[in-house]
Amino acid sequence: MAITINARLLLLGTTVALTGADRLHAGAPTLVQYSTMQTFLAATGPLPVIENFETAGPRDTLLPTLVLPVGVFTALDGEPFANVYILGPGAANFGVAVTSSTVLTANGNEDWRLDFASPVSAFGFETYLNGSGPGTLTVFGPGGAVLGTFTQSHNSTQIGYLGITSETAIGSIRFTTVNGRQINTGIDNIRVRAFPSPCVADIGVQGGVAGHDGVLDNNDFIVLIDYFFMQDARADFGAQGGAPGPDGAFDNNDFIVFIDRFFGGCS
Ligand SMILES: [Ca+2]
Ligand SMILES: [Ca+2]
Ligand SMILES: [Ca+2]
Repeated sequence: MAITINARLLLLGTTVALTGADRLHAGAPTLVQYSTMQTFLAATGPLPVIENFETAGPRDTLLPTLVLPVGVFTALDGEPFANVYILGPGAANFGVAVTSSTVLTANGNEDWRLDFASPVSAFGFETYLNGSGPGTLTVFGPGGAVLGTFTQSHNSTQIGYLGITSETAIGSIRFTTVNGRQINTGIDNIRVRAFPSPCVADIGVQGGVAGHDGVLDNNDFIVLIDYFFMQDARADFGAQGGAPGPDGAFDNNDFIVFIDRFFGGCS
């Protein structure tokens, strides 16, 4: 297992923060943490943002729970009662100078659980910290067993990234930050990959329509080409030099990486 983790570190330039228990037990679920969106998406393949909070609601309201397509947020801390809070851009009470997007935060300390609407094999989101200490992420299986605990730490004057991939199903997560009652912390732009994870190149079904059908054939290429000419982020498979991961450019690198994935098959 150590060799696998080291190989991933070298290949992807990512950080791993498995708990001691995960390292000790052979066959324990392998979770990998990514600290940039680029490295996360290089591992997962393209994933759209499924929650950016821009149209989520009710806004500017103390919410004990928040039901969204991604799942249900349950608040575990806050003032005067446990809450989450959808806050629009222009806020100056975060580690960043001023927010430029609607984010999820809380009045009082931020601490919440997200029960995913259906099990996921990967998730990622942007994080806002405040310099008071790291965030703590706990990842649970669908039955509630702890799969791993991770630390999120970055320059609080900048937006960070927290991505996790898992070989086993993830049912929920808890994210707890420090002293958010003084300076807010928050998250934004959630991406998830379903469990079981669909084959990365399996993006098309019969008739050249977007979807997963467990078969790799010309329908997947048709959908790739559609996405490519629409400049849809779901075609942004590759970056400079044919490296996996998005770069915002739509060019031959996307085809190189897609073809690699396609002929790599669905193992
Ligand atoms: Ca947003
Ligand atoms: Ca707060
Ligand atoms: Ca690209």
